[in-house]
Amino acid sequence: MAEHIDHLLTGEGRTFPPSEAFRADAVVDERIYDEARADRLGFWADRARELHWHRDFTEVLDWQPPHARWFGDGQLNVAYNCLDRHVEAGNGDRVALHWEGEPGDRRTITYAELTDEVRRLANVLESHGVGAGDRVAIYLPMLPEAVAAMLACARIGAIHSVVFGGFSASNLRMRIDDARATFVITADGTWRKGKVLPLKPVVDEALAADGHDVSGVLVVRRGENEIEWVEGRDRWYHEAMADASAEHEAPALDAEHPLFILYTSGSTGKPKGILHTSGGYLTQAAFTHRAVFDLHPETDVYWCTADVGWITGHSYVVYGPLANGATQVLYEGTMDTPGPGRPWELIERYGVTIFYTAPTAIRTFMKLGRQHVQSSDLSSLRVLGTVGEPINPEAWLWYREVVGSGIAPIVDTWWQTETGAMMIAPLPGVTALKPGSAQVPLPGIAIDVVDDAGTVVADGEGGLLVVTEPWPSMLRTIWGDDDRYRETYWERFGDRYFAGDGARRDADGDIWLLGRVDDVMNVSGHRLSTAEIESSLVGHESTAEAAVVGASDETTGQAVVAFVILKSRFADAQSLEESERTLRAHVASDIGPIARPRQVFIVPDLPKTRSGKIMRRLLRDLAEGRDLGDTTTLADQGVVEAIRSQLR
Ligand code: 6R9
Repeated sequence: MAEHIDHLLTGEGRTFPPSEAFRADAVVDERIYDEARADRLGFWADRARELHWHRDFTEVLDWQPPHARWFGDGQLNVAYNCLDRHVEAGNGDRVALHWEGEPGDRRTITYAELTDEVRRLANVLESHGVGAGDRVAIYLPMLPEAVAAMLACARIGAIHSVVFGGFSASNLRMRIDDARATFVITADGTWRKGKVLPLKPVVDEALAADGHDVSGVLVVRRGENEIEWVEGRDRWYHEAMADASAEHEAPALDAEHPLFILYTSGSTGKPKGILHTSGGYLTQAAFTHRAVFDLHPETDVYWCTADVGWITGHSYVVYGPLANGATQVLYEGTMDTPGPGRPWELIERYGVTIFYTAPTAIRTFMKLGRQHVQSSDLSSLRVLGTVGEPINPEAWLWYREVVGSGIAPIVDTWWQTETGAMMIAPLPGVTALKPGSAQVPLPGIAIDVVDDAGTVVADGEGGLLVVTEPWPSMLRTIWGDDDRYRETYWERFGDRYFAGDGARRDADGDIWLLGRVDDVMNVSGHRLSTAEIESSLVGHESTAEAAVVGASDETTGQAVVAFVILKSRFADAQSLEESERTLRAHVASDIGPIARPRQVFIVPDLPKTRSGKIMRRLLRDLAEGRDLGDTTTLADQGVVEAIRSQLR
């Protein structure tokens, strides 16, 4: 019994092979691994040719470490592949999006309708002087218009930079400036937790100070909240679209034409603009979406809960599913509005067969209780996926049992903004699943676990995850900072990509992800940088010094915990609670609510090594209430006691 529980908790020792029925109907079988192993580049070339190319390629990979070109002499149009192609194949009447707003309003949009919308929007953008290579910032919630905006950019070769709607004006401005965006697409507001969250005012605030290049702002009407209007700059989306022609021919663009920039947190304070290009990105997004979710586009209804502001929303709401002609659910609001049954009602209403979400959400559903899940009919579900952070085996087993009726396979998918698409994941018709492990590199992907010196470690030992061969959807550089690209990912292990994650392989060779090894936190599956939050805290007038750590949290995986030394005049004038409240709110408005610290501890001093480095491990131990272990490198042993007394 004890052994059984132990296995349940660690997930090791118990596997879930695919059922015979699932295997018989699966879109790929085990031969796909052999195919990729026999000829890796040929395998990817075949996947690429499942797309439509305006001009076929003759070159598969040109690898000049650390720069890769995939299908370099080919030409395609990403939006054509996601839209027109399906209409021309006779699938124009297939539903592309079952959209539902938070208040319960609904829209059904077919492939023909979405194609029409994107053609018009492409004309609108061009009429505003937006062309190939220009950068467009998209600050939109989960509306069909967000999908259309991304695809309209892709269609004309403009590079989109989607900024998550929860980010603050200063964060939006930083992204607009870094990319030198010339155009912004936003909405007046969006429904969130039963209220309208204004968005356009955030754009106005971001653009208030001069020094940017934005000449036009297109505004989708959604919240109907009151907004200000800048004549000559702002234009309503619906008005522009009513005047636009629905004729637009998708131009042939180079395979390496930039598709989008997406900012992500790194280990310094400044977010990195990850650049993805067209042909390789779409190839891997489409292939992995089809193979890992066992997608049957004629019959499946797919729902990925990620916001388009994150990479998961790019690859697995927009590009992968639409390239595959999938029918999907798009939902505007939060999962607990108006009540905790919302996601399950959506699954029942639309007959969702494939559901993709984050471990954090699963743990929240678990805490709310299975009764909310079981009051809806979820028998349509046949594949479940997770992404964003390691999933603990208890949550995995609950997900399968309660959501998946004890039969749906769960695919735990490891990948990053930088990898563009999934890299490690089981194939549901092939792999015997192991709760808690992402298990196997996908066909055509080469992964190792190495020690600090770059030597492959023995199975069972922890190490660092590296990708040993270039892959089609890999980032091409960091926008405007190729040196940082080299330093961050390639300096450490030569021409092997350093992912920043710890990992180990078990005795079967399955890969277990162990979390970040750098100063990046993972809160509810969102990447946050300790340095970025520290610099926000230090930017507040009351702060003298700040240190931030990610402390483990039952629901969100990690939580932001800050230790702050106040300037003495503030320390004397305010209560601790007041200071804590002010600083939490400051971070939320400076970066965005997702960065708001769970706790701010006002402390008299910070533990430092003799060389002056903040000992984060020690702060993490304190935040998690653990024994402190080795503190001998600490410069001042009294500091810890002083902090500890503050925590009580
Ligand atoms: C897609 C996405 C990437 C980081 C990554 C890792 C963590 C993502 C995971 C996982 C364990 C999984 N991560 N998927 N850890 N198991 N299945 O989340 O991209 O926001 O860039 O985050 O998330 O630490 O390095 P991104």
